[in-house]
Amino acid sequence: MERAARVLSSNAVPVPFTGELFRPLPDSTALLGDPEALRRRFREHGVLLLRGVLDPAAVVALREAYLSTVPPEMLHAGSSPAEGRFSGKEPEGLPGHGVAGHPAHAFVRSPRFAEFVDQPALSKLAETLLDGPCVRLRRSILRHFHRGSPRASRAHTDYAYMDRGTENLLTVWIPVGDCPLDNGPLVYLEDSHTAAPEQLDRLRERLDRPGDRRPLSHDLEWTARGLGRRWLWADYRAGDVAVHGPHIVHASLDTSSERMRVSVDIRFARSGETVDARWTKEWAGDDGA
Ligand SMILES: O=C(O)CCC(=O)C(=O)O
Repeated sequence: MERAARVLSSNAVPVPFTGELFRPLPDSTALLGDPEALRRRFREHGVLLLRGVLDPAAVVALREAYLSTVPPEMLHAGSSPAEGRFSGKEPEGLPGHGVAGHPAHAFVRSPRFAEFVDQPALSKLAETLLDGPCVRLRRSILRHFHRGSPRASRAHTDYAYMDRGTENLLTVWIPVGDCPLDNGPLVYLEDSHTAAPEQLDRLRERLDRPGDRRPLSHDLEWTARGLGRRWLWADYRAGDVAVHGPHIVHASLDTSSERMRVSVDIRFARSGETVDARWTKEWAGDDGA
């Protein structure tokens, strides 16, 4: 008897975890010692999975530091902030994620966060991939999803959100703690950085935010079939990063596990290039950028 495929979801829309729709994101860690080969892979694939780039203990310490600032009733009884299991309770009166008054708003403005995002391992990686001196854009985002979260990140390209400046930039996506499939990791649509704008535009026919021209679709099966490409997935571990260019389509899966999903995304641009001004100040959940 055939076994039914596992079904994942994004934005509460089911997406079967089949070989037709998903394939593993290639691991590029072995190329870290060969900058030319790493740059070539980045150009060709538009995304790199790099394992163990950061100290796992430092990543878990950041998770602990952030989750120690959220209302304690969000944590399951007996769960430590580092573990970060969700209790199922949404604290009453908490401002929206990242809005002033929400712990993530204060956290991204703290010296603790600055120390993490400014660690040399990250700027060195950006300088290797962009092949020269780089600046970190100040708008670095801390995301926090749990299995009660009403939405995940819709399919989009970063450039749709930062198209008033250079394209000579990259994003480092950092899961803050292990992030296996049921924790809601980022997934990338293979080779979608080469898709024509008209092909991407057609995906917007199925979008739950019709007034917003930046996202592509909230439906990952529709997106994969529309472009005839598969979603690249990975079971991320603390210390791993994914680096992506501004034109690859990506999205996140829903968090179905008890552990909350915390991540940070950081952007770097080549020094001296014009950067979209919306990305030059600290992130806030309601900054509209
Ligand atoms: O973490 C997420 O769900 C979204 C992150 C993202 O889109 C990015 O890093 O560009």
